[in-house]
Amino acid sequence: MISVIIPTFNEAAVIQETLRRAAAALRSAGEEFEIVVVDDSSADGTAERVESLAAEVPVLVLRRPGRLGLATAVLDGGATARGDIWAVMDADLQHPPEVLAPLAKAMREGADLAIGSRYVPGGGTSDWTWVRRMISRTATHMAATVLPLNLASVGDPMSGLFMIRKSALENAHLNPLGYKILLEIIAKAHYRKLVEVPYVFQEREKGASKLGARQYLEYLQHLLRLAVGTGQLWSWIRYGVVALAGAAIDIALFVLLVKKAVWRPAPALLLAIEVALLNNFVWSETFTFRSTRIPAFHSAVWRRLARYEGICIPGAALNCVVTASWMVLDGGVVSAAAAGVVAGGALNLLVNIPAIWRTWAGRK
Ligand SMILES: Nc1nc2c(ncn2[C@@H]2O[C@H](COP(=O)(O)OP(=O)(O)O)[C@@H](O)[C@H]2O)c(=O)[nH]1
Ligand SMILES: [Mg+2]
Repeated sequence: MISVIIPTFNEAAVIQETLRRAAAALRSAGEEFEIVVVDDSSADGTAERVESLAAEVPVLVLRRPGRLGLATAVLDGGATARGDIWAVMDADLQHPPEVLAPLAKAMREGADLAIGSRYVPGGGTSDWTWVRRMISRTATHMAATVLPLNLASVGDPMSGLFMIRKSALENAHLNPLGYKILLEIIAKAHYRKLVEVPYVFQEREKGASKLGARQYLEYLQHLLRLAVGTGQLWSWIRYGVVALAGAAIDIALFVLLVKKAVWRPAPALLLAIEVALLNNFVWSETFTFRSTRIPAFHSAVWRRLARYEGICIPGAALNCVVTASWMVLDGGVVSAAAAGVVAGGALNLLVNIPAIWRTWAGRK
């Protein structure tokens, strides 16, 4: 049975339509289901509206005292739920309830975790302005940068619409903070098959968003807590140490070749960058990602190397441009090399981490 868990905080304007449409979607998909609304003492009568629909839809309300947060609402709802599958969705119709049907289908076809995804082909965000798109993408990328071992190959880890097999949550010790329960589940649950089902996130037509400054702050805290809790902080520290060593090698070799061996700067820089990349690659293979390598890559080292070098081309190119410009403008060989390394490193750090880590580590 599917237990649909819907957290609410002042959603009286929409909750009945949400419940009707969710029930209709699951009925026509032939699924057995119940709905658990977890209401945090809404002052607008949300809970009463839910209860007045109980004759029409199999639904019950769990009332919590005061606003205790979305993620914990899902866990409390789950503790009450009787189904072997939890479905989680928002009350405000931004998640079209009809998507429950394809999510349920994915679960029937063997998924342990099915995510309603805005960022796979067929998914989207309706009429968002580019600013909103940017904020959402940046938050998603940030999560994948902090937690690449879990999130680098998930399109929409920030989704609030998903289904998870309850058995996958045994011994997962979920301890979420704030809004993003799915981050916690992806990082900690024991699932084998993850499927993303595309959907288009709708505009909110009634009620108001409950997302505020506090929730953004909690998000950052939650990311850090997960980085520590999943041990990825240690991978990150190993990765950082290796990257710093590579940077030192790049600068030292370039300066040595130009000053002592009197090479021309262009070939000296290319060689220095390549040696640094090889250094980073070897340490990544033998040290940083030794225990996390995905089996598919085990056989062919040269494939990983080719992939890694390919991903590093933009950073290397930026390094070259900055080093060359600096030498023309300023003339200092050491400072030019350092500026190039910093620029290339910053590009990798801000944009490329999930792609680089995917060379060694996919989904757990
Ligand atoms: N129980 C509970 N539900 C919440 C809380 N905060 C938000 N919600 C619900 O979580 C869902 C998503 O919230 P919403 O404000 O639409 O977030 P947004 O879509 O990111 O703007 C809605 O159904 C809200 O009513 C909370 O603290 N407790
Ligand atoms: Mg919403």
